[in-house]
Amino acid sequence: MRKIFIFSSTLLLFLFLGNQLITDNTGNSKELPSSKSEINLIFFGIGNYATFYGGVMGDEWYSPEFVLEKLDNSVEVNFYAMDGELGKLFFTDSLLMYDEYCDCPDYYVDLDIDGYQIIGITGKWDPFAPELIFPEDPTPYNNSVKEFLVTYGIENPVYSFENYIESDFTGDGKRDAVVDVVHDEYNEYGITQRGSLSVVLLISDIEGEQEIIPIFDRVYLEDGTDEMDLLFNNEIEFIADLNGDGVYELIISDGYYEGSNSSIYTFKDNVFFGQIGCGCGG
Ligand SMILES: [Ca+2]
Ligand SMILES: [Ca+2]
Repeated sequence: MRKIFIFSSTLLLFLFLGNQLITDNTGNSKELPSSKSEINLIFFGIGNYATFYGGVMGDEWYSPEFVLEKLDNSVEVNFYAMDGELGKLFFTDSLLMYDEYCDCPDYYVDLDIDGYQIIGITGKWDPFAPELIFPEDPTPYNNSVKEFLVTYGIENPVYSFENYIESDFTGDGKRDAVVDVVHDEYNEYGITQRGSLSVVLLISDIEGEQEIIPIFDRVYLEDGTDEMDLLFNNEIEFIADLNGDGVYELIISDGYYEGSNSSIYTFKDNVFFGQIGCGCGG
């Protein structure tokens, strides 16, 4: 059994250096805010557990290690499902648990969520303020997706749509779609075979040009030229405006049978960046 940490190459890893500066993998350092009280804390929950992902203030994202001491006193967290507010909980140190297989701390919570995935923030805004649309049919995106998959070197891509959600994810006033498409081929031992793929894409301006911006892609080519040795399944887990700027962040998971990682992605300069995340593996 081993612990896994899976991050995309674009993930910004914040490292805590001393008391005053943090640095990321671009080589930039910046000063910590003088007060942590303005940092919005972010939790994800499923079942009876809430995982503490870290915090955000404007465009600055912080690891759980950095903001954890804020929980010395109880903090009020509003929990939401994708379709509305669920309720409030107070978090204190006494609820904190550490799981040796996870790189984020967990909290035991008593919220009647019955297996649904939920999100909690300490911010006062509505994390679902922009309209989210769940269309019945992904056909309008099919040609764009197929054309894009051909660029990986797959002659006749076979896939199905797992999730597809529409909103203005780029903040330009035009409606976009985020989709995850998969094709899984397994052998008799349940191991993914070549020819499988798992790709999360943004299709911008779906009523116009339909430009594709890949967010997370795993393509396990038949001919082996991709140099991958295993297919990880990528999935859109949650959509919410976590920093209150009116533009949605995407929470995307990347995992396989031994564990998974989820990261928060923000859109800037026509690219999605992985900001903070959490991985658990057995
Ligand atoms: Ca848009
Ligand atoms: Ca946002």
